[in-house]
Amino acid sequence: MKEKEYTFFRLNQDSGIEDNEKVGKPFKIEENNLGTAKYVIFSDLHKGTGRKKSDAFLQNEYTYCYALNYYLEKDFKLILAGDIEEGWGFKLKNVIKRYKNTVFYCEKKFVEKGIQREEGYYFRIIGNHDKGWGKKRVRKLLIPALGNNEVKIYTSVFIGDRILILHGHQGDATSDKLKGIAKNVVRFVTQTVFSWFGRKKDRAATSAQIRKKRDKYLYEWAKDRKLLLIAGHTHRYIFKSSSNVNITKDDLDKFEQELKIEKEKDEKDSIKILRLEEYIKIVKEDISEVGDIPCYFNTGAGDYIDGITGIEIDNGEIKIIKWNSPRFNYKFTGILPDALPDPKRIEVFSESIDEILNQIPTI
Ligand SMILES: [Mn+2]
Repeated sequence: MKEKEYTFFRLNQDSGIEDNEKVGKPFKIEENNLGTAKYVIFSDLHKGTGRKKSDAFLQNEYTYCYALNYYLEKDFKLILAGDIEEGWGFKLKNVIKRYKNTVFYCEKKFVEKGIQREEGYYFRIIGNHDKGWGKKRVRKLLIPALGNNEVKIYTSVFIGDRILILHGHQGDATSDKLKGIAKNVVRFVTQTVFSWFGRKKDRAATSAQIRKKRDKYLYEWAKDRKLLLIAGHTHRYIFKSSSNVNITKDDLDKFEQELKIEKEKDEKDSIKILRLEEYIKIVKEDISEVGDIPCYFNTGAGDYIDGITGIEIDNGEIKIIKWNSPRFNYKFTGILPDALPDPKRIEVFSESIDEILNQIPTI
């Protein structure tokens, strides 16, 4: 089977179209009113064991806890869309041990709120790096860390009929099939080699080519299925099937216009031309116009050096948000210090979900 077909097959499996006992099940949240619903979706936190050089999440620990408290207070439901723990690099047992009193303590509050309100406030979706969360380990490690409350891991989560959330590794050649031996190699490399040379990165996160291919497949599948799809895995946020990393397409048009004008001048500024050309090239590589239909969104990641990105569904709007981590030296003591600078929440993009859904054809 070719990669694209295999990706579609795996996406169908994990969203429940094709039956597969082994990979678990999707979950559907009955959501009757998107106009008042509140969800926050994070993915790719890659929590490690707290070593500065090999744990890519560590510098965002405080920011993540701060954000979780913000969302809990504002009555958001939390959806964790895969690669939440870095299970290839570390033993899940040790990740839990390191973050039990901080991150898991904050996540636990969503589980407890769900029990109180008798509706789900905490949803977990499997990724490739936290695939180790089989039923046994969930029971032995995750459930105790979340206050001994029942927690399930899903292959995907539907919000109503038209919004689907999954991790996005489905069908990715190496990420989706990594077996025992390869996992041990990754673990060795993460804990030794990367501790010497710096942090490791996900394959899908480092190669622009793989990232673009993944984005394209996920987009095409969502379009086929007539869904609004929210995924993670590629570590770069996408809004309405396009990624404008730092500047918008309008900005890019402006630069291209400027370049054109400069080139037509009698006395050309050759340095300016070179700079503009170089700048446009870099920006273009980073801008990914995946397609015309606004059916594909990506959360980004939680292991950036300066913060975390995610997606909010809030009172009829869908938003890309970034939580900027303040710079400080945070040394683990087991409890969160209360006198730290506040992380900042920035709205990168925001638009009406109804308007977006109207642009996704249903026939
Ligand atoms: Mn992944």
